[in-house]
Amino acid sequence: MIETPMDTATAAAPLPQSRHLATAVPGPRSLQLHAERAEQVSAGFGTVLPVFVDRAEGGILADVDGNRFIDFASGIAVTSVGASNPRVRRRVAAQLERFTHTCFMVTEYDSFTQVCRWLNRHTPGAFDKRTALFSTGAEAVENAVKIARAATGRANVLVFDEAYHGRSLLTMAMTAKVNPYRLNFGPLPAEVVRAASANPLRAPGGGAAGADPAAAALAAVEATLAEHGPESFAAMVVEPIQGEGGFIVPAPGFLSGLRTLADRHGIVLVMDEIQAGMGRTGTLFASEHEGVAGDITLTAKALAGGLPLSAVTGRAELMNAVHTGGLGGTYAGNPLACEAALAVFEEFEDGTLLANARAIEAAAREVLEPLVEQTGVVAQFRGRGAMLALEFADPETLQPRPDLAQSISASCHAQGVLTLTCGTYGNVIRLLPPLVMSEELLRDGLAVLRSAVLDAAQNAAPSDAPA
Ligand code: PLZ
Repeated sequence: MIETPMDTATAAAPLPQSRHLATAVPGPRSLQLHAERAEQVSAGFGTVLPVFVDRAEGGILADVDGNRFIDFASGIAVTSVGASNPRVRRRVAAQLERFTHTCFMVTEYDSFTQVCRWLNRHTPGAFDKRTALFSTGAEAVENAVKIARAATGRANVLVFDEAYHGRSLLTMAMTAKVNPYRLNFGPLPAEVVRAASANPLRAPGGGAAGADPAAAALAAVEATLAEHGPESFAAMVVEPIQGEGGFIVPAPGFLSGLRTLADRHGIVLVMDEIQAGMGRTGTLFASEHEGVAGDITLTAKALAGGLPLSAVTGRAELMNAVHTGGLGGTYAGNPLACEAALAVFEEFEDGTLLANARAIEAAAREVLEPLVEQTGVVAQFRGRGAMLALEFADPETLQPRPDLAQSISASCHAQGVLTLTCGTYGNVIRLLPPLVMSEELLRDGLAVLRSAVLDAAQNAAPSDAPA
């Protein structure tokens, strides 16, 4: 009998949920595949850890050399329900049997509507909403700007220091960090204006005890709006917790202050929940922690358990201000991705995953927060739920230590723990475990990270710091 892919998928034994090193990292097979890749793939793509994945499940990535890594990345906050979640697989497999694609602009299918219905109901804001589906996060951001422009008749877009919104031409301009995202790729649109953000550690007014970084940043935002004329702004786009910029939780009061400014000046507030949303922080949406609702909320990444899907959800009057035919895309709201999203929504129904996110925070805080006092190289442990980070810097001068973030991350990789870095200075190690990771696996990974930090701190005289 010829084995169909379905048969192999269902017959596969569960992947053991434990860390295991069969070879050095990367192993010989990965090294060989990586060499072949270099002959075929554009050099424009970087790689965090050059191992080739064979299977992934729960909290584990298994590579082609038989190594099993604890997954503290979730494919950058995507596989929150696990990389081969049974509900996602069942729904997608059933859809695969029916049809793969029609293009929603040509003929319709109901799963698209059902995904929109769930988002309209569950995104923050008690107002009548509509949703538009796309494929990538950058597309969602771009379409939010198009919608805000159509609704307001204005052009400018306000974004913030340390923001990340994507790699397409407009969203690259909205992203703060030049290298690697914007370098050599200009010119950039002049309608993107950047304002101060409220980084509790580093913004003006931050760090020092008793200062109010939210008030300082909001005053700077008002000055920026005044400079350009507040009536020139269609939208302000903000991440409720900044992701690529360093897992920065804005100082309390900053998001609600932006809400007030947006209302005062008739500017559409766009909440970019692409990385922080869909349960990652212990609530369905990160903006809920501050009790602030955007006029438009953006989701992607964890929305569809690994299939490409993104969404723009917002006030009905904004979403319907666009002329018919003005929004779309060949793959927008692909039926396989919509079924995957419906499976993800089912996974969130009983509240277990949100509770898991909060339990992940509690365990990580217990293991990692003492490092701030103990080591003298960790300036801050921060984040919410399962979106957590350590910033490496001199606690007094805040001189960033990207060298430590890199070497500690490399040590974790060599020991079978996949960590990612981020931050404007590249000096932050971030944790994004799948919300289904067992406590045992989580604690094993945290212990590896903790001892790597302690080792690095012992060997790191402050004089090693880059001048
Ligand atoms: N908005 C807040 O975090 C994507 C980028 C990885 P796309 N973040 C991961 C990389 O280096 O390309 C992101 C985000 C926020 C928008 C995006 C863009 O989402 O699906 O990558 O387009």
